Amino acid sequence: MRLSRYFLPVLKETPAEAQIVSHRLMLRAGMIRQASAGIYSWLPLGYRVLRRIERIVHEEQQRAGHIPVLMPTLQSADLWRQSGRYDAYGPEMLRLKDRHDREMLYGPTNEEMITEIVAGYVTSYKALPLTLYHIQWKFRDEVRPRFGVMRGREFLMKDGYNFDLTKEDALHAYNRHLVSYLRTYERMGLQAIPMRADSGPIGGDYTHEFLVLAETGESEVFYDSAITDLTFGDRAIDYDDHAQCQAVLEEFTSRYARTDETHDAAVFAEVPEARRRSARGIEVGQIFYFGTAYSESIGAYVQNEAGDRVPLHMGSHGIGVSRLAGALIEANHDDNGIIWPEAVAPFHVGIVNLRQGDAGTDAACEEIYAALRAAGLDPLYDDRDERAGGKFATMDLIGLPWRVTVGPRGLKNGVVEVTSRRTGESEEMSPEAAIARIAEIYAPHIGSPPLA
Ligand code: P5A
Repeated sequence: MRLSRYFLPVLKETPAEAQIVSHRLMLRAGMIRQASAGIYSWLPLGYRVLRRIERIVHEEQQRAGHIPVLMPTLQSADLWRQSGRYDAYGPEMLRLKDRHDREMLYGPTNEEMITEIVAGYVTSYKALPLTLYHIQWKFRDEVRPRFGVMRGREFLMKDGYNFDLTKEDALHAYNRHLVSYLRTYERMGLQAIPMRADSGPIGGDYTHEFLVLAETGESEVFYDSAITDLTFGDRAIDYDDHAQCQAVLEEFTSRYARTDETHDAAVFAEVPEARRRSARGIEVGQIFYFGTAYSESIGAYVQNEAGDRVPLHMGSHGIGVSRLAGALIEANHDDNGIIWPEAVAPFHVGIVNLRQGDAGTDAACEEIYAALRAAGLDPLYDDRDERAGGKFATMDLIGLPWRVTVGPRGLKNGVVEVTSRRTGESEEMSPEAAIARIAEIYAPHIGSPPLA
């Protein structure tokens, strides 16, 4: 993309309404624009990040064997009356009527709808196990929408639902989700710690939230610091292997880690004092096992091997896709702006032309731009007729992990400069070497497997 033809409305001033750094930077970097309280338009740069996040979520869900679908945002109130949640959900649910006076709602979650779909088709245990998921907008009329996309009213969620014959199988689905979530967040360069939590309006009593530690987080958390040493890494996992998934769950949940709703001071006191931490965190996901509550109320039953009609065991599992854009910035920024991890960077590399209009410099930039694109990368070429200082400030603000700076003086010696946004370190090298270096850095991040 050429910046001269792009739509990147960066702001010079720090917006007064934004209280936390991710919200400020998303507005300043031209990623989002508020439409009304807690409702945002995603401008081109923000939309790119959102899609990178979505892509990772899709890949990891499908790696775990989960199948994508897409359900609507608007739902019928009748379905929610069947589960008893229409009244129970309270004022957080946005209720509306169509022209025939039929009661509808903008879905805050989809347990009822997906259960109704499965109930309509699945009649035998032979169709199980089954996990369906989608990435779709939700609406929750939060009392206090704030912090930009972190606590929105309209927000993008990945929500998945498992359908199993037995409790044991459903608990395996729970474990499988836990493992896939660990991989998902780590791929984005985030450490998200599973913590015992409260199930709220989703129900059930078996649930974990995934929290990214951050001072600006809305949740108060208590944990054994030993848990922060755990990483999932690139270990091979067989998602059908019950014992393997259970072992990962045990490894990641055996240390004390709880949100304030489930915090137990007496149990916490058993953690060695030097490792006891209380902090704040951003909830970027939550998994639930709730048994047969929805399948019984909506009517999702199958015949088991013995020919008995039994209700399905279910759980639901959510990732805050739009919230993650904010959480990633909370975890990756400095005074000059955002520092995207390579995996979610809106563009892989910025090209800064220090002397726009100089034939040699323009030609070198064009060549680098074309070569990077030919290598499957997405460069952002700042080809505007602007001062170098302004171009650097924009690149720093929008946080592309790598910058290639091209100027007449360097070109005279056959070199350009490659700069890391994270370390600020620069290295001079030939344009060919710069292209090879950037391509090598991104090799693990491009060329995705086919999706289901
Ligand atoms: C699990 C999937 C559920 O709704 N039903 C379907 C279950 N869980 S949840 O914890 O309530 O939400 C899942 C994740 O969505 C994000 N989230 C939000 N993001 C931005 N703004 C909001 N107002 C908001 N509410 C929830 C969180 O990341 C949460 O973990």
